[in-house]
Amino acid sequence: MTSMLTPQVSEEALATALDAFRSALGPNAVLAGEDELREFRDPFAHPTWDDYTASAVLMPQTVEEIQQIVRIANERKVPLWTHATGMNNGYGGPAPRVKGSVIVSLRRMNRVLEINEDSAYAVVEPGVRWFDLYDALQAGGHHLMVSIPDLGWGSVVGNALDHGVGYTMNPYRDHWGAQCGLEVVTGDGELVRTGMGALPGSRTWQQFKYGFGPHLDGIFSQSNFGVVTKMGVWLMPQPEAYVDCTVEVFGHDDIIPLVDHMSYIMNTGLQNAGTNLQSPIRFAAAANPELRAALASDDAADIAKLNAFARERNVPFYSNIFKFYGPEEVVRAQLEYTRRRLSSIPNARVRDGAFYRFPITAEQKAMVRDPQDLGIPTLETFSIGARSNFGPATRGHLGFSPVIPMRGEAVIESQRVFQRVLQEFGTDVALLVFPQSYHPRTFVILCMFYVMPEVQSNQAVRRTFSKLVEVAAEHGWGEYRTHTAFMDECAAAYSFNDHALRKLHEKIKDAVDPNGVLSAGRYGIWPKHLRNG
Ligand code: EUG
Repeated sequence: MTSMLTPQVSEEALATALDAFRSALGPNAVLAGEDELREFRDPFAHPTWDDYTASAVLMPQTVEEIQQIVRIANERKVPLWTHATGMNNGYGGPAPRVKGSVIVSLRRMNRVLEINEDSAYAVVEPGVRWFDLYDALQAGGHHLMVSIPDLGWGSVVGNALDHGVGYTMNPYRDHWGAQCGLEVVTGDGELVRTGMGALPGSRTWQQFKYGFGPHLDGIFSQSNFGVVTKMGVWLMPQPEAYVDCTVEVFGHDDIIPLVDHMSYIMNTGLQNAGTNLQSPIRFAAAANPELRAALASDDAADIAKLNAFARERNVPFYSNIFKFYGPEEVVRAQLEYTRRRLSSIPNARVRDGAFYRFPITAEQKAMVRDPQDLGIPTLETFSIGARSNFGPATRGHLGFSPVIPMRGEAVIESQRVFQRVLQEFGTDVALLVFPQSYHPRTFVILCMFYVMPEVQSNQAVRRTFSKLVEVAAEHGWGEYRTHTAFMDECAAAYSFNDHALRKLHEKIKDAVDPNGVLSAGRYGIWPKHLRNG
């Protein structure tokens, strides 16, 4: 059997470290059997690949146990890789960047420590899933709503730290934006509280983000400087009502005024206007070889072809759902205003959508079309592949997610540019493309690649992915997060002034984790002993 270990650690050193971990945590908290390790692989990587495999998994339950793990790792120079629930499959799941790392799985640190109804926040440990926080809010009879992402089995803390996103109105749906106050064990084993949490007996740890002095919370997101053990999360007070409508436009260029209106409605605080933008015509056109080529073209005749296709089939070129949360008379007025505003786009169609009064009934809950809009966690995203018309049954998906300006022109340009790459690399790569405004002023273009079980197509997807990263950077677009296997390439694009930002990350890394034991390579940040050059 080939060794699973990184070159830095011998089998012997690992064995003695595991003994130390066993005596610190108890034998049930240390998994090292082949069967036990299988579920900690990247679920969509090919099963014959042994990159990104761990040599053991630790399952601590307390902050003190995490401090002991970090102390032992420092003494014995064992590489750790931390995950919260490790269930974000399209971005690599629980698997470590460095082969042979010991995973610190925080799944058993799953307590909801506080729910504060009056100030509308919760304090959670990193193993708390949306399912758990939702259940805790229901069980306590709280009138608070949590912003959930697509995968309800994910971690509230892990997702925020990865800059993950949800679907209700902002500030809540930008999950890092809704974070307030951290407790962290840094790489040198120190226990730190950020913001107001540094003030003993603080009354505003989860209410005031900035504390006093430099605002450091951000350095613990998308990084490897510490293990976050507690986080405050702002929750939306349950609104009286929810209403939405779908706006459909039929011309190729109608995305320009549509996005103008979306921006205005969002940035004036009128409401959430941005997380359901789709191009239904692209689904239809992508299935048709001739029109597929037109999607990559800026030729007027090709655009006219697409416009004719959209008109003939009565399929919208773009559609967006506008969602409103608040008192019934207010959301109805917002809806009416939106309808009037959108009527300036010729032939725009506005369809009435859902209406709910909170709390919703069990019967409504069972029937709801888009549970994420109401803060109900599910795993329904996994059925997108099954529902789509993109060919063969698929095994997994891989997320490519560049950030572009929130402008219709930018949507048109980016879709063309990415479509050209896809065409160049062959058509066995199916792709879903959604420009989503989880954040004000930008879209994240969510591209979900289907990853097939065959090695060849699996590798083809990965090659296409690398090319997309490169082409995106040439156009001034960078990724907002990425799969573990692509962190180096995505980070390398952020290269201003000879990679000055990466060098700053490295200076911080060396200061707070001098032995480089925590999550080497996460988001392209490497400890000194593993850096090239
Ligand atoms: C989704 C997918 C992502 C992401 C955020 C949300 C949801 C898809 C591909 O990555 O970053 C339905």
